[in-house]
Amino acid sequence: MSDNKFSRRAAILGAAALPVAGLVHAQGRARSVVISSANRNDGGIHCCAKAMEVIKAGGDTLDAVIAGVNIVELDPRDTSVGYGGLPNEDGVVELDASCIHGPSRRGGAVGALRNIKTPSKVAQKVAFETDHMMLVGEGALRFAKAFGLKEEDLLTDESRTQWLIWKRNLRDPSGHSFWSPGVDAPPAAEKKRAELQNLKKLFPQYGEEFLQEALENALHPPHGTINCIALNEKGEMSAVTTTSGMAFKIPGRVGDSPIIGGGLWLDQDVGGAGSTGRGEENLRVCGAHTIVENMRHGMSPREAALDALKRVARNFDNDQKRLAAIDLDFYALRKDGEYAAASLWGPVEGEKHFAVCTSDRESHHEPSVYLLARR
Ligand code: SD4
Repeated sequence: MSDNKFSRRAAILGAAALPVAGLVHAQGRARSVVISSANRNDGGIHCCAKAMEVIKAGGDTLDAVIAGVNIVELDPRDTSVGYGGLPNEDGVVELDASCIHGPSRRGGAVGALRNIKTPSKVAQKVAFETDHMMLVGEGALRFAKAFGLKEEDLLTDESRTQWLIWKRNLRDPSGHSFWSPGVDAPPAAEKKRAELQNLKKLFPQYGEEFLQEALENALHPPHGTINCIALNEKGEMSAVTTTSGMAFKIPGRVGDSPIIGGGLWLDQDVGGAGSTGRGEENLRVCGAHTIVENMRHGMSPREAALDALKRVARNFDNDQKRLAAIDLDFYALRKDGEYAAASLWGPVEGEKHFAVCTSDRESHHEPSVYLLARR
């Protein structure tokens, strides 16, 4: 992890006393840095590598992070972002994204956007081609089409099947569901195993591993999302967050990812931060904005992110039983190149990771810190 020191005094003095490039070069270690969430199939590693490639070629930092997350948005195997993301309770994929361009201090966002694989690109258009900050729903779709983005079905066979398995496993208080075999079905000794056997017959095209994961996702809807933040050698920064949001959400639900200050914030004078995980809890502490303000007042990225997580825990009176239902991760990159990722909960086993690529080291995983340890 970067060991660059950020001057507390300089931070307190604020932007006027602290020219952007001045700080980076004062360290004598000007280098570009990109960080992101880890994501499946090394999604974060590919994202950071792509963003660094764009930066090294002289591209703008916002173009860089958007090119990076586009890889994950277009990957149908990542069920938490873009194409192939898990749908809402109606089986329709609705995407959220936001972006901030440090040098121009402009930002844009889209919420509940349907049928467009790359919502981050639409958020970038909102930032630069409109006098608004956020477009949602039908208006966001019409806007995207006006700029030539293609309308496409975002459901894959796999994500549709996962949705169907979720629907089959919804129960009323008596345990009944119209979407799975009813009272005339043979009695099952062990419900979960019986459901897996049913699923194998119903979806013979899928292996047991996929069906087991889909069943697990139905019972405990998963989290995902990608956040990516970049800094170039000139000290310019940009950031983006993009997601399909909470799996099986109520149609129209918008999480923290497109909320500027919630799932994403960046101040060119200080640094940037973003989140993945349960957006509702992040919004209660305005996480990304809180982290950047913490860094402005002298905290390291690690301290700043852990402090925001402490506020989340405080909202539950630090009751670990209730907090156990929440996953939340923050990512922070300061403008001197120091960075960290912090999770509310530590891993069940092994380590939690995020992705990092610097101009002098290829894209790789580094361990996240965490606030609470699982027992
Ligand atoms: C949200 N933070 O919509 C995002 C995405 C997520 O499970 O991680 N959902 O709350």
